[in-house]
This record gives sequence, C-alpha cells and structure tokens, in this order.
Amino acid sequence: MALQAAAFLPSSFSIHKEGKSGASLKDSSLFGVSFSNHVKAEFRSSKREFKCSSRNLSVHAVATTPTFTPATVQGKKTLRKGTVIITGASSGLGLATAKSLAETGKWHIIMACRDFLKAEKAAKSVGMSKENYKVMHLDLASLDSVRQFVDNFKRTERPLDVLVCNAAVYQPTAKEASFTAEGFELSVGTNHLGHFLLSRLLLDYMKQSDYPSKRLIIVGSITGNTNTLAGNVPPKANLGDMRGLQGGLNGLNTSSMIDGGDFDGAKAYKDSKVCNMLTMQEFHRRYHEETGITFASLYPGCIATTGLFREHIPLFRLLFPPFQKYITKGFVSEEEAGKRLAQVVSDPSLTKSGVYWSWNKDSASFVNQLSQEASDADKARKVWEVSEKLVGLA
Ligand code: LMG
Ligand code: NDP
Ligand code: PMR
Repeated sequence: MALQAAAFLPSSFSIHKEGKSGASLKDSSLFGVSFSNHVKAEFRSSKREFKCSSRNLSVHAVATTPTFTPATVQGKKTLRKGTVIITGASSGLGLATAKSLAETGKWHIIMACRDFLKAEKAAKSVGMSKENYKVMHLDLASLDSVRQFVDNFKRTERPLDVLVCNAAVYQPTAKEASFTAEGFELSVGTNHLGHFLLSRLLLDYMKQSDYPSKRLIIVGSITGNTNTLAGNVPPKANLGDMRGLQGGLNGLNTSSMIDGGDFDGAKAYKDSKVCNMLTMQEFHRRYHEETGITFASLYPGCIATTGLFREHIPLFRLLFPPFQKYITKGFVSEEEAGKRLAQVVSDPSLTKSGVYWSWNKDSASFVNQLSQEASDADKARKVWEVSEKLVGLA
C-alpha cells in the first residue's frame, strides 16, 4: 500500500521549495491539474505561440537564406521543418523521441551518437525514413569530441532550433570509478560536463535561428530529487560543498565524487541528474530573457526497460520492470516516454521556461517541484562556474 502511494509521488511528496517562480504548489500538484486548468493553460500558450509565429513570419519576409524560407501550404503559411539535435538517440528514450518527432514530418533529427552503426540500425529498426534524420558522431565522454561535433554541425549550415541533452550512463555495480578522456569521473563527466560544454557551445548558434519556439531540454530524473520516495532510496543525491567537482573529479589528488566522498556509481548518476536540473535553471536565469529560448528539464516516468540498466545485475533487470509496473506504478513504456519528451520539444503548450515537467497517471503534463537541492540557486551558480572552468570555458 505504501508503495502504491508512491505512484503519486511527483505530487504528493512535493515539499515546499523556496524562491522559485512559475512552479506553484498548485501547478505541481497532481490533483491540482484539473482538466479545465490544463485546457486553459494550453489555450493561453497557443495564443502566445501564435503571436511569436506572426513575428517570425515578418522576419522571414526579409531573410534571404533558403533554409529559412517558410513553406506555403494551400495559401497558408506554415513553419519550416525544425532541426533538433538529440544526444544518445541510438536507444531508449532518445530513440523513441526521435521516432515520435520523425513521424510528424515536421522535424529533421540530428541523432548525436557515439556509435554510428548502432544509431543507423536503430533508426532503421523503428522505421525512420532517411530524409528525416542524420546520424552525427558525438562522444560526450570526450570534450574534444564535443567540440568536433559542434564544428561539424555548424558546417552543415542547418539552423539549430531545439537541443535535447538526453544521453546518459549509469554504473550501479562499478566498484571503482572510470573516467572520461579528460579524466573526469565518467557519469558526471558524460551526463553533466559533456552536455554542459555542448549546450554552451551551441547556444550562440541557436540564438541565430529564426524558429519561433527554440528550446534547450535536459533530461532530469525523479531519483535526483530527494523530495520524492524514489529520491530517498539509498544512495541519495547530494552535491555537498562540491569539493570533488572543484578538484576535477579525477580520483587522484581529489575525490571522483562531487561531494568529495568515496566512489558510488549510483550516487554519481543521481548527482549528475541534479547537475542537469540545476544547469537548466541557471541557463534560464542567464539567457531566457535575452534569447527567448525555453529552457526545461523533465522526468518522463520510469522507463524500466531501457539500456540505462545494462550494467545492473541480471536479477535487477528481471524484477525492475514488474516492480515499477505493478508495485510503484511509475512504469512507462519507451514509446510513451518518447511521446512525452517529443511534447517538451514541440508542443505549443509547453513553452514555459525554467521548469521541470512531469506527467500524471493519465499522461497529462504538469510543472513539478524540484527538491530543495535541485532548485538551489546558489548551487546552480556554483555548478555553472566550476563546470565552465573544468570544460575550459573560463
Ligand atoms: C542500491 O541499493 C544499490 O546498492 C546500488 O548498486 C544502486 O543500484 C542503487 O538506487 C540504485 O541501489 C538500493 C537497495 C537498498 O534497494 C534495493 O533495491 C533492494 C530491494 C529491497 C526490496 C524491498 C522490498 C520491496 C518488495 C518488492 C518486491 C519486488 C522486487 C523488485 C526489486 C526491484 C528493485 C527495485 O535500498 C534500501 O536500503 C531499501 C530501502 C528502500 C526504501 C527506501 C525508501 C526510503 C523512504 C524514506 C522516506 C522518505 C520520505 C520521502 C520524503 C518526503 C519528503 C516530504
Ligand atoms: P539508454 O541507455 O537506452 O540511452 C542512453 C543513451 O545515451 C544511449 O543512446 C547511449 O549510447 C548514450 N550515451 C551514453 N554514453 C554516451 C556518450 N559518452 N556519448 C554519447 N552518447 C552516449 O537509457 P535511457 O533511454 O533510459 O536514458 C535516456 C535519458 O533518460 C538519460 O538522461 C536518463 O538519465 C534519463 N532517464 C531515464 C529513466 C529511465 O527510467 N530509464 C528515468 C529518468 C530519466 P549507446 O547506445 O551507444 O550506448
Ligand atoms: Mg526506484 C514511486 C516510487 C518509485 C519510482 C517512481 C522509482 C523510479 N523508484 C521508486 C521506488 C523505489 N525504487 C523503491 C521503493 C525502491 C526500493 C525497493 C527502489 C529501488 C530502486 C533501485 C535499486 N529504484 C531504482 C533502482 C535503480 O537502480 C534505479 C536508479 O536509481 O537509477 C539511478 C531506480 C529507479 N527508480 C525509479 C527510476 C526512474 C529509476 C531509474 C532511472 C533514473 O533515475 O534515471
């Protein structure tokens, strides 16, 4: 019964969070999102979207680049195809999102993946057609590769409309830390630092796009939020005073863990998700007003069948999906989770910036509350400042 109640956790376990606008308790409450509220919200947002589109179309009138020319269908102006980069689109959530967006015909998807062949096969296996996607090499565990990817992408001269930071590694059974090319602990190095550099390098380029609803999305998780039951399963996320991060997470003269503690793969993953969620908010604070870009993160539900759990013991992989399906009821299929992330990419009603999206049992989206640590503005600034030193931006 206690676990049953856990199915409602995104809302019922929310605790009070300080100083965060746009995420009221009412917004984040599962039961607070009534059908009528939801419809009202959509209506308001669509109006905003419409306004943006008209402004954008007048810009089109003077633009000369062919890529930026809006299509005209039956005398009605429609949006050009959007370009979205999805990291880690070779499996799980990333692939399901790519598939969902490809099916609309409105998106060109850049699958930013470390394994070219795997990504090509994956795209084929879900029936994506060639004109809707392109695989480009990106290994987030190497900052050189991140820089190379950004150069290669810019050379395609495609505008960048949406960036989805989705890729992640999870090492729950590792006894010792492993490291990225630059010597950062692998989970935080890949999930956070790789994406941090990627987003920072692409921001100016994204600013130049004339797309009416530009977005930068970073996938977060319930397990990094200690205001939920899932976030209280040990080991819990905790960045502490970030002495390990400041030291470079190299495991030699400093700890491989952000808080300076002993290596724990599950904790490193959860800490990396906290960094992802803090980074999204810091982007919002620094750049939303100036650029109009929507910055958001999300928890798409527990997709217990993905490759994320590949390093877990076989018994866990066997029991985890039924446990989530029948006991916590937090389970969501890859397909459904892909639709949710696709919504955050392109739905006209999800343009709110600086927020963390979740979905209730009926798959209705709502703005959820982050834990105290994952919404701490001072920590967000510190993660930002330390990270920019580590990746060579400061
Ligand atoms: C660690 O173990 C692993 O060591 C590590 O490698 C990594 O995998 C990590 O988080 C990932 O987990 C966690 C481990 C210990 O939990 C387990 O998985 C053991 C399973 C215990 C089985 C319990 C019986 C449940 C019956 C289900 C039967 C089906 C089995 C399916 C199994 C699938 C696996 C999930 O964790 C523990 O110590 C157990 C304690 C779990 C309860 C934790 C909840 C704490 C809640 C505290 C309340 C806080 C309230 C919330 C805050 C609200 C704020 C307002
Ligand atoms: P998967 O393992 O299926 O997908 C992760 C993807 O990341 C894979 O495509 C993987 O590539 C890629 N990747 C890993 N390392 C790198 C790297 N160094 N460079 C480039 N790509 C890399 O897991 P999920 O689909 O479950 O995870 C997707 C996102 O969803 C993650 O951010 C995860 O934290 C988040 N999430 C997942 C939940 C779940 O329940 N599964 C719940 C909440 C959040 P490759 O195919 O080559 O291995
Ligand atoms: Mg968790 C509502 C309850 C709930 C939800 C939504 C999740 C999601 N989990 C819940 C509860 C519990 N889990 C409980 C009560 C337990 C103890 C039995 C439990 C255990 C557990 C383990 C061992 N759960 C896990 C693990 C993992 O290894 C996964 C993990 O922490 O990865 C970092 C995991 C997850 N549980 C989730 C989700 C979404 C995950 C994995 C993915 C992620 O956060 O990205």
